[in-house]
Amino acid sequence: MAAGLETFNADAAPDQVAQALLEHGGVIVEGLLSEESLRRLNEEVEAPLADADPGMSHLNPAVGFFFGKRTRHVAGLASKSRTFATDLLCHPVLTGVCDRVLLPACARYQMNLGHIIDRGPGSEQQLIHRDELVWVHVPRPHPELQVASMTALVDFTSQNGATRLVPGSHRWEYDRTPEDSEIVDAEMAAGSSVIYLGSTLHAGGANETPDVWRRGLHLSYVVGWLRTEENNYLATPPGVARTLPRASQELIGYAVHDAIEDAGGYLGMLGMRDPVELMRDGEL
Ligand SMILES: O=C(O)CCC(=O)C(=O)O
Ligand SMILES: [Fe+2]
Repeated sequence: MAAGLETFNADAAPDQVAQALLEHGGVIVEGLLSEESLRRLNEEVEAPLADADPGMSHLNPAVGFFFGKRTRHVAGLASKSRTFATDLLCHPVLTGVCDRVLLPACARYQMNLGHIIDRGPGSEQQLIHRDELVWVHVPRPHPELQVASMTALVDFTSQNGATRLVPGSHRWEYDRTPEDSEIVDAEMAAGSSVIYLGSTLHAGGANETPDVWRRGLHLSYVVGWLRTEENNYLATPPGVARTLPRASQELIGYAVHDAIEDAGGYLGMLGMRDPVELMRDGEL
């Protein structure tokens, strides 16, 4: 499976997963979600997915072109699926990897985006890209800004559009284009995840099946001082965040980014206080 990408189990030591990720730019973790979590997550997103229109108009034609017209999107997942907001968002392998890859460049990392990308039959391969280019204004070279994951909510195959990765490309010159032989399909069973860096070239593959939707869940984390792709406070407002465990609240962005120890300052205060503490004290 997926020659070229090192594969781990969900009980692997985060140190080893992070080391392989930093070396190759991507890794697969098999069985990241337990069968029960996978079942619940799929059940919780069924209704929002049924409402999603693959022909939706996007913010801008370039984004529309990037996703095509055969993909159903459900974002703002932390308020739509409790299993997402707890079991996946706070998964020890994902946070263990972020501790090692993102924490060196921030005081705390946060969720960037939780987004189901359900690629329908006939979807074309996405443009090969680096996710970190959404933060194009950060001068390069820069530390790793983002850790991304794509969790298979159904089996991912080359035929149905498994995510395609270019191992090693996180260290390439920005203008180098991969040969076909340098691209690896992240074929994996439902419940497994491919984890990759914001600097790694990748793309959603073409879905050449007549009738299989490739239901994948993009979950990414970013250094806590950077603007997130989704406006997570609006996607998961206090009324919903209050019902979640503190670890989820912190990752959604309710905790201040406290860089005082590094001779920096606070980001994300509310009335000079830490929103996650206000929530704990029943004041938010
Ligand atoms: O759908 C996929 O497999 C990848 C999606 C992706 O890379 C993106 O939306 O940035
Ligand atoms: Fe991407």
